[in-house]
Amino acid sequence: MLMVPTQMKKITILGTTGSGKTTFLEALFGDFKKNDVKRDLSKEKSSNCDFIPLKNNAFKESTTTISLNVINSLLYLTTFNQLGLEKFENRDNIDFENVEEIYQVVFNDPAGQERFDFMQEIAVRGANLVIIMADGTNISSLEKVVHYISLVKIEENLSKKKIPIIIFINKSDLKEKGVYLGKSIAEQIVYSSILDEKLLIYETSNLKKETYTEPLRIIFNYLAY
Ligand SMILES: Nc1nc2c(ncn2[C@@H]2O[C@H](COP(=O)(O)OP(=O)(O)OP(=O)(O)O)[C@@H](O)[C@H]2O)c(=O)[nH]1
Ligand SMILES: [Mg+2]
Repeated sequence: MLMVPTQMKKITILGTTGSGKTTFLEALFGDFKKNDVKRDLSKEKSSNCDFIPLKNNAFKESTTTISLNVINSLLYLTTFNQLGLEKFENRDNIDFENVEEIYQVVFNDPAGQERFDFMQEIAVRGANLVIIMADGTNISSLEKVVHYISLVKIEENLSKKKIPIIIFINKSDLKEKGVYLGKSIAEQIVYSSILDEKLLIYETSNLKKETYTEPLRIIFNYLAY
């Protein structure tokens, strides 16, 4: 029996260039067809948000998104209380007999470079939930979280509905190298501007997929409302 999900949910990922938005989707779904071009690491600036700590780059080659990556997926809870996530095209892999609750989730991953800021404003329209991804090794990436929160607030006013935000302070695998600023510094920055709201902030790493286990549960619970 094939269960057809009735509700489609849009999740938008906002974050500065190089924060790991596209790599996050790869961590969840494996390789997928991307609107990315090769990033020239030799010319990468260390100013602004176009910053990648080259010596700590876990990947030999890097790309940057130049428009928008979209992944259509199914997020579900099994009768054994296990969370599952599958590309929509791979839905045959799902044992629908043991699915308790399921959502069709469309992940939107817009380009993070500043010249593409308009892409993020477009991608946030109609979102049911927003993930803000910050490069935890880059102070200006953490500072820009406040800007992304304000984009979500504008959309909340337009859509007249609450849009949950979940913040990932990414690249926590670089803690050992001493270049990871971490959640407490992120909180100091964010709460100096956002005074009236408790935010959900997680330390994550695309090299440690288990760091997404708890946040994905929270995301699933939010989608139910
Ligand atoms: N050490 C470490 N490096 C990461 C992690 N996630 C991403 N990276 C590195 O950061 C680079 C940029 O990641 P992307 O996923 O392309 O960043 P993005 O946010 O999609 O960037 P744009 O597409 O330019 O907006 C990758 O090539 C990796 O080298 C992580 O969790 N840990
Ligand atoms: Mg990208």
